[in-house]
Order: sequence, then structure tokens, then C-alpha cells
Amino acid sequence: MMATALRIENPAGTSHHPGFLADTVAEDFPILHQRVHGRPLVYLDNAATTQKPRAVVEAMSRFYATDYANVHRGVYTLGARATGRFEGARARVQRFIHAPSPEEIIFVRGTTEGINLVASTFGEQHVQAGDDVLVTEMEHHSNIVPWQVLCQRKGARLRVVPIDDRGELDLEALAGLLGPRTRILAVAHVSNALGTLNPINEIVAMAHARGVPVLVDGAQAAPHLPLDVAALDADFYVFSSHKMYGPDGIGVLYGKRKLLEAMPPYQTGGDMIRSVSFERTTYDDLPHKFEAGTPAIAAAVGLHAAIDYLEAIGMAAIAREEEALLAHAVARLEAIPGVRLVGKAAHRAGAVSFVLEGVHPHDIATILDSRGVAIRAGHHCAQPVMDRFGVPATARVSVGMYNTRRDIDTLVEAVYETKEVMG
Ligand code: C6P
Repeated sequence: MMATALRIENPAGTSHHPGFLADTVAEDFPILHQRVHGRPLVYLDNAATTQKPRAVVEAMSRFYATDYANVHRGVYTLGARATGRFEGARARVQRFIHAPSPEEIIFVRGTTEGINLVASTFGEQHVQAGDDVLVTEMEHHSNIVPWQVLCQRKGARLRVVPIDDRGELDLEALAGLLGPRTRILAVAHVSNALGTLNPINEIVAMAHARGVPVLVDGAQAAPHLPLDVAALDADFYVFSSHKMYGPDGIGVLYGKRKLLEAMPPYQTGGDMIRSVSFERTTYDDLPHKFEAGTPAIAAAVGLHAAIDYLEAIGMAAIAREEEALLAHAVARLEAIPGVRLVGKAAHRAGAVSFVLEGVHPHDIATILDSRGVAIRAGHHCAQPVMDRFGVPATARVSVGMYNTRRDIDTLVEAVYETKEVMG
């Protein structure tokens, strides 16, 4: 890990060759060095989940072997060590996203749970009959359904900011929808289905100018871009560890202290209380008020290691490399006769979606798999996006820091082969 950090600090600053970073980190990801159906594996489903570097796997395994115990409970040495590691991970997340304080970092299971938490607590408090909750047409189901259920329960209206033919948010429509009854805007930083990178600073500023708080779904941004929730001034920001080279089972909800303090607990039980009697329970302070039960302790240690790994490389370097790689993917895919990109936003991160005339995306993914290339086909848990573009599904290529131009070229060759096989 340290060797990696020394070798590759900010490599993209000195290289215009996409894949330079990937070539350097490749050896840190043992899973990538295998054959699938006799071909070298090309993993291009990073929006679904990322592979884990040795540093993450080893940090978790070392923790289990040396420091593991439950947290916030035992006065004994192991318990104290485990608690130190768990809280150390929280502080690491705080620095990574530039949150003002560690108490504003709530560990959850992932983005989905983070959004559900806010909808069932903040939403429950603030949304009443006749109010509006604003989402966008490009949201993942995780950032639609919790709000829809809340609105149904409260008699509120779920209103939707439309997207244009390029897959970009219609900011004029957003301005028109932000009204006196809007209680929250829930918006993706990056679309998982289209790859659109939203102008999130502008969006937050627009909402705040109307007094509307904003929840940002950062699931597809955290692995690809430098984050600064304080500069962004987001009220809530959520993301999943497993999409940023960390383990599954843990994610982060950042919330502004004032809002979190005023919110009721989400789940109740052990580790979130100050005192309990049969008459009355009082709750612990932040962040514990929102963390009922034994948390994902080793996963927090793994997330810590993932963030160390990401920052040793540098998020700015990752963003630059991946941007160049995506531009290459867009150019090569667009040049294939019969391919149509779904989503052509001017600013993109992470993913490219496409359809191929006459071939179902599932068939594309199956044939690509036979060539060792792993991509996702389907609606990507974003059915309203599919409806908007009039397709049942897309094939989606999503990149990570270990992908190279060669990977994209292998993918493109396999798409040409798909055309031949299906033609
Ligand atoms: N998208 C994809 O293949 P969880 O499952 O809770 O870690 O993340 C949910 C989620 C929320 N928002 C966005 C923008 C997402 O992309 C995801 C997960 C995966 O696109 C699995 S459907």
C-alpha cells in the first residue's frame, strides 16, 4: 500500500495516456487477474460495485486477527481497540468528504439505507399534506421510492424535475418547481444509468436560495470525484463503501449537525440510548442516536483502508484519468454502426449507456461475458430513465481506476462480434 502510494502519487498530472494509473494499480487487485471463459477478465461493471484492493482485504483480515471486539461496550482492551478503529474510520470519512465534524458522519448499510433514514425521520418531521417533495427523472429507485412512500403516507406531492434528450437536468424546470411548499430536493450527484454529472453546486445553491434543503445521492460520485460537502453546503450527502473500493455492508450519511440533532431516531435499540426504563427512554448524542445495534465494524475498518488507498492515489488524478477513459469509450462506441448512446451529457462520470439496434441489452451482456467482458444490462434500478428514453433497458459500461484503454478496446471488439453473431 505504501509502496503504491509512493509510486503513483498524482500520476495523471504528468501523463496524458489514459490507463497509466490503471497499469500501476493493477497488481493491487488480484481478482482482476483471472480468465473468464478462457479470456482475460475485463471488469466494466464498477457502477454496480467495485473490486477491492489488497490493502482493503488485508486491513479487514488483520483487524479480525488482532483487534476485533464489539464497539462502545467493553471496558477491556480489545473492546477499546475495536472502538478506536471504528471511530477512527468515522474521522477518516469526515476528512475525506470535508465534513465539519465526525458527529455528522452516520454509518449506515449503504446509500439506500441512508436515504430511507432521511425520508423516515427528516421527511416524517417536515413533510405534511399538501407539501411537495422534489426528485429528478434521473434518480435511482433508492432516491425515488422512499420519497414516494413518504408522500403517499403524508398526502404530499412527489414532483419530478425532467431531463432533456442529452440526459441533463432541466435547470429552468427545477427553478420553476422549487416552490414555497417544497420541503426537500433529493438529487443524484451522478446518474448511474446515464453517467450524467450534475452541476451539483449550482443545484444546491438554487434550492437554498428558495430555502429548500437538499439531499445529494453521491453513490456514483464518491468513487470518481473529490468531495467537499462543506463547500457544497449539502444538507445531506449519502454514499456506499462498496462502490468506492471498500467492503459492502457499510455506507455513509453525512448530515448537517443542526438537522441531525433535530431529527428523531431512525431505528431504536442498543447503542443509541442514554437511559432506558419501562416508562421512558432518552437517546444518545450524535452520531450514535442513528446507529442502533452492532454496526458493521470490520467494514468500517475496510472503508478506512479504501479511503487511504484512494487518497494515496489522489481523487483529482482518478477523476482526470477516468474522464479521459470515458471520452475514449464514448468516441469508440459512437463509431460503431447501430450503436446509440443513451445519455450524452456534456459532463460525465463513471458510466456510458448504450443500445445496439436489433439486439437486446441482455444478449449484448451475455455475448460480452463469453469474451470475458463484464458489463451490466437492464434498467439499472432507474426505470423512469428507461421510460424517458423509450428503451426497456440499456447496456452499461462503467469504469474504475484499474480500467485501461485496452479494456475499452476489448469491449468495443466484443460489441462488433455481438453484431456479427446476432446479425
Ligand atoms: N446502483 C448500479 O448498478 P446501494 O445498493 O444502497 O449501495 O446503492 C443504491 C444506489 C443509490 N443511488 C445510486 C445513484 C446508485 O447507483 C445506487 C446503486 C447500482 O447502478 C446497483 S442498482
